[in-house]
Amino acid sequence: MFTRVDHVGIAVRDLDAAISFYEKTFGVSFTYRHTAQDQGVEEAMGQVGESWIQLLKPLGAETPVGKFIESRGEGVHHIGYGVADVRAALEELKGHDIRLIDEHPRPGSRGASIAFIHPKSVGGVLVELVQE
Ligand code: CMX
Ligand code: CO
Repeated sequence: MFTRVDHVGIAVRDLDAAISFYEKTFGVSFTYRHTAQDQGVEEAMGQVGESWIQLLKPLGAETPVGKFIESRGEGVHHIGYGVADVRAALEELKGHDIRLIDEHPRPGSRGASIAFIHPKSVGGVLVELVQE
């Protein structure tokens, strides 16, 4: 089902500071920046080879990333895996007794189609399916 690691999502409090840290320290360029009101985040994407780092700043304390930082602090928030077809992947997962957050695909970064799987079904790891 998974074709590659598309991106690693990292929760940060200060997006500008995080972008400049990754640029100066690791030479990662952030070429895409976007506010996704429906996800409650401002995000920046930096390409690393064929994959991306997604820095996520919550738009408020009651958003998913805001609650995550409140309870766990900054750090790795989710892994985005590439799939050929999100709709087909969701159908397949329904047969595996997996708890889906999104029953249907929704729009994600860079025009992708995405869906989240609940961390309680994946050993504590929030998983995002990504179809470019
Ligand atoms: N990774 C692992 N576990 C997580 C988690 C994460 N990112 N976020 C929450 N949890 C755990 C919590 O620790 C908590 O565990 P316990 O019950 O053992 O304490 C449990 O899940 C419930 O956490 P909560 O704080 O009560 O949060 P909610 O149930 O309100 O929401 C979740 C959790 C995963 C359903 C919600 O964050 C969600 O829908 N996430 C998907 C959407 C998202 O994160 N969007 C932002 C990214 C945007 C993008 O990449 O484009
Ligand atoms: Co993501």
